[in-house]
Amino acid sequence: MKSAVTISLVREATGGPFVFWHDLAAGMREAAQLGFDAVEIFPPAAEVVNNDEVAALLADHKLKLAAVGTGAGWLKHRLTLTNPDTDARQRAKDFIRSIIDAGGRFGAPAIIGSMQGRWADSVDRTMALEFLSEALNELGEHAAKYGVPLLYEPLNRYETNLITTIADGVSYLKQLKTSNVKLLADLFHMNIEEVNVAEGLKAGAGFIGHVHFVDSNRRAVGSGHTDFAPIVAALKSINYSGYLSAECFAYPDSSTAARLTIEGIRKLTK
Ligand code: LER
Ligand code: MN
Repeated sequence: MKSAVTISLVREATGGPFVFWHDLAAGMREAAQLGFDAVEIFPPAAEVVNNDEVAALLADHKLKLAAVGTGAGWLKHRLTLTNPDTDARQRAKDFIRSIIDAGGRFGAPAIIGSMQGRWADSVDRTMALEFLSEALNELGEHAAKYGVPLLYEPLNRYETNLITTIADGVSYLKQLKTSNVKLLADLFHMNIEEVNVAEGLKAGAGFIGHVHFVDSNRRAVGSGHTDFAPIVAALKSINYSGYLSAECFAYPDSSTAARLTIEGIRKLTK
């Protein structure tokens, strides 16, 4: 398993669960110094990632790009893939497509988290899942052009009412036309929704493409009450070889959260 740490460049996300903030060069420098394999970027727009400067930074620091978030589509533009309005859904898809292109350039998948939206009065659950499937089929095939999957993230009940567990995520992905969408298992959301986090991960065998590695209180590994040993054992048992990516609060500060994460990953995976 490989290590990654998040860098947010989205003003509207300030205070959210990201380790490094607002300065890509500084975040990458510290990630490299600490020995992370990769960074996960949360950009305000695709152009912020899809440029030669980012290519140079990654090369200089010998870092990979683990994944790129699309949440700014929601935070900045209020776009979701389940909006009742056809034009709004199209704008949501266009935003995600541009992020897929940006990550694809560096061999990194895009993440669909908050842009999945939720069902409500004007769009019932069946219709919302149909809209989501249509988008995931189209965007999953687009990601395949870069040889990367598209990551779909089940969220906890307070952030979506569509898919909240890994097992439901697997059933849902199985009925898509594309086989190029994988699940993002975020241990914070799983701590809220799963009966047992390790068993939830085992239910995702073959379908998990990325892990947000974070403790129960959304702080760095070791800072909450999550028992990580069975979780890492479960990931090993399903031969997961992707990233353990620190999507956690910069608590008590960015440097400490990053250091606690890399130390935790090293201890747990040795
Ligand atoms: C994004 O990865 C995530 O976990 C969400 O909680 C953000 O809304
Ligand atoms: Mn997450």
